[in-house]
Amino acid sequence: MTYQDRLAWLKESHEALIEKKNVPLEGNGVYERYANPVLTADHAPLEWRYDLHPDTNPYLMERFGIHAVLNAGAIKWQDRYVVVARVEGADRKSFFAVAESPNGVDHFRFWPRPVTMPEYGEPATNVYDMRLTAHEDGWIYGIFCVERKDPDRPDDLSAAVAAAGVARTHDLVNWERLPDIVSESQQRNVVLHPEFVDGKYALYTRPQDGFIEAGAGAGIGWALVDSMEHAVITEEKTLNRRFYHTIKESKNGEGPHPIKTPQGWLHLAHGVRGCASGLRYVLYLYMTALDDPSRLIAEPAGFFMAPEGGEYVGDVMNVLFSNGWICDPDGKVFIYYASSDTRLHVATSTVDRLVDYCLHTAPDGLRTGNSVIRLNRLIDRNQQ
Ligand code: BGC
Ligand code: BMA
Repeated sequence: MTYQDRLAWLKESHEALIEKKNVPLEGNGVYERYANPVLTADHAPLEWRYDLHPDTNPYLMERFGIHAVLNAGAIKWQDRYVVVARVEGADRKSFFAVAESPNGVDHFRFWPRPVTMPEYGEPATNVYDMRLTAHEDGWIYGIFCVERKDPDRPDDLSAAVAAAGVARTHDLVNWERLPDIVSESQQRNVVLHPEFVDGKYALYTRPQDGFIEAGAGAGIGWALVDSMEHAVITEEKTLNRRFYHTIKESKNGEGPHPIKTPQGWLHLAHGVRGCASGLRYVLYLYMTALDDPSRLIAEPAGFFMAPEGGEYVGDVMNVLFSNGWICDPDGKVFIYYASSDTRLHVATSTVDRLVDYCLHTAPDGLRTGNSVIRLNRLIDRNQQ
């Protein structure tokens, strides 16, 4: 192909991908998956990937490889469905980029430039998994993982330290970086609750012993801090525990901030277990009390969503991860989840259905015998 033919082909296929209509697929009644992912590496603008000058790029080759678009924070903003995605280059560095859609399920288009996130302290080696919170204080906060090489183990090239970075914005373009959250333990999945609690900012935390291992960290934690300008976690209470032989035996972490419903706060989280093929990441739901978001009131057994079909395959296999959802005023919920650290999908449901799922699915009995009792009860009922 000539340069001009190739350029025309690139533009046409890119536009066709973005314009492609998405359709829901009938499923288990709790949510609907969609036929196509909403964002992939191929959705990245051509201006990001190619030098579009024939004199300096006569073969019209990619000059900046984009490898994956995954784990996105999400927010309804000026009537548009907006995500702040983790975009990962071929060089394994990820950065944030905003994309928007008019309807939440297709036509997602990246804004012209990625987010330029100001540094705080030692410049980050990597940043990822932003949780967005439009807080009642008037700011939109982004809390994300900041990864740096572990200075105490210079000889171990994979030794890293994870901290929670904080930034705030009014327009998703200009970000004011605040100090990383101070905590005794390493923190990766920190999420800001949208409302003040006892006059303080409330954080969902995930204390962990090391960079990978949750270790003695019992699960998703809860901490109140006086200010986000200098957030210091002093006391953490465990809000959602991990248990032996469950989908969250090894690790768990809060997804996006919970949705407020008349029956309680509705939470989306990820659970991790180890198996012969490595770590398996699935999504689960739970609810906490309206008058105390740190008090668990319901948790259905097992996973809400796990990888299916092509979702299993990607950069890091067997992973579903979500750090963004949007709840419309009419109760429709758009769940943005990534599969295998490679692409972003949407699933839709409603607040009523998700609450019904939480309140009417039995909790984990933690033993096979209890699962059989529960199953027989359902069969008995269906035979009446
Ligand atoms: C990766 C993350 C991953 C973490 C723990 C990081 O280096 O970028 O995607 O969650 O390690 O495995
Ligand atoms: C991490 C997360 C995600 C990622 C997952 C699977 O712990 O923070 O970034 O999707 O592992 O690799």
